[in-house]
This record gives sequence, structure tokens and C-alpha cells, in this order.
Amino acid sequence: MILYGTSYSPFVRKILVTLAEKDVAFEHKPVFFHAPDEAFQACSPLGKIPAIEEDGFRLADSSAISAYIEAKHPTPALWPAAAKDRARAVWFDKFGDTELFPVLIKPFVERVVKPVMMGKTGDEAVVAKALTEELPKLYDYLESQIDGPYLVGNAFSIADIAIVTGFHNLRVAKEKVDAARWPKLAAYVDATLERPSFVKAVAAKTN
Ligand SMILES: N[C@@H](CCC(=O)N[C@@H](CS)C(=O)NCC(=O)O)C(=O)O
Repeated sequence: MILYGTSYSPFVRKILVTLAEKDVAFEHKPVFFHAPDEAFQACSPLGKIPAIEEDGFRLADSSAISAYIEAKHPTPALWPAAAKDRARAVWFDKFGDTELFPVLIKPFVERVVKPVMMGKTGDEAVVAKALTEELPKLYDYLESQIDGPYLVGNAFSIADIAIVTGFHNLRVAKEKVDAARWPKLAAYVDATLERPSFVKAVAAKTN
């Protein structure tokens, strides 16, 4: 399998963690989104990362790719089987991608992507608003959902991957969850980022 996408991307990191958890061999091509690479473009109709190719099969979107890898490499299971657990895993995957990511990524965009990668000035007002107004309600919700090491059932799952992936970018932007206000979330994020699969994914090539 070829995996396209820089490991800076939380969505690419979902797949890097998934492949590490399942010990699946792959070739990593750490392109940036919209890279003018024909083979990558053929895999990603919207130019987004991640995308994969395997034996001529091309697929984009971290959730779709996760479903494919799960079906091909079922052990260890990352998509729970029990009805309620499976449904909650879908919910957290979606929540992570569509609600948490767009806000969690703001400090990284303003403090790393713009100044370091684009030569532009980051906007600290955007960061402040994310940290003080937008993230707290999402953190309150997550704090209410954490009861043990895993978000869903008794095992590490796609729910944990999808929720925690963006917190690495927050760390790189020099911010952390306030452990005094959200103790369960802070401890859960730290412990999950220390999993060998996350450590390996974070060390993967950025370009
Ligand atoms: N739903 C997609 C989202 C992927 C995504 O938005 N990736 C970002 C990089 S972190 C991207 O490619 N952005 C370029 C764009 O939105 O045009 C997934 O789960 O893979």
C-alpha cells in the first residue's frame, strides 16, 4: 500500500496510527495537499490528504481508508463490533473530523503553518478565540465522555485515534489542555499520544 500525505496532517496521522496498530507494511509518500503529483491526484479527487493506492485501488478520506484497512486487516480491531460501540465510534470519528479538528488546528495554522511554512504572520487573535471561546465547549463535552483509558468500550479504537490526532498539532503549537479544568481529557490525551503507534506516526516523514 502507498499512503500519500505529510504526517503533519491529523487526517494522515489517523492512518499512520491505524497502520502501526495493525503492523501493516506500507510505503509513505509525504506529499502536501494539492501536490502536483499525478499519481497522488489520481487517488484524491479533491486533492486532500490522506489518500492511498493498493494494487490499482485508489481511495481518499481517512474514514474510508480506515474502513478499508479494517476489512483487510481485522486484527486488532479498531472498529468495535457491538452495535452501540460501533455507532459511538462512528460518532466520535465524525465529531473529531468535523467539529474538533477545524478548531483544534487553529493554533497550529497561526503559529506554525503560516509563519514557518508560508512566511506569513499568524493571527494570535484567532488562537485566543479558539482557546478561550471555541474549544472549551468541545472540551467540556469530551470531559463528560471519558471514563477510563478508551472512549468507546474497553479497547483502543478509531474513536481514540480520531479524537486525539489533532492534539499533537496543538502540542506543536505550544498549547495543552488545561489539566486543572479538564483533568480527564488532559490525562487521556497525554496517555493516548504516548501509545507506541502515535509515537511512530508522529515520527513519520513530514516531507
Ligand atoms: N474528510 C477528509 C479531510 C481531509 C483533509 O481535509 N485534509 C486536509 C489536510 S489536514 C487537506 O487536505 N486540506 C486541503 C483542502 O481542504 O483542500 C479526511 O478525513 O481525510
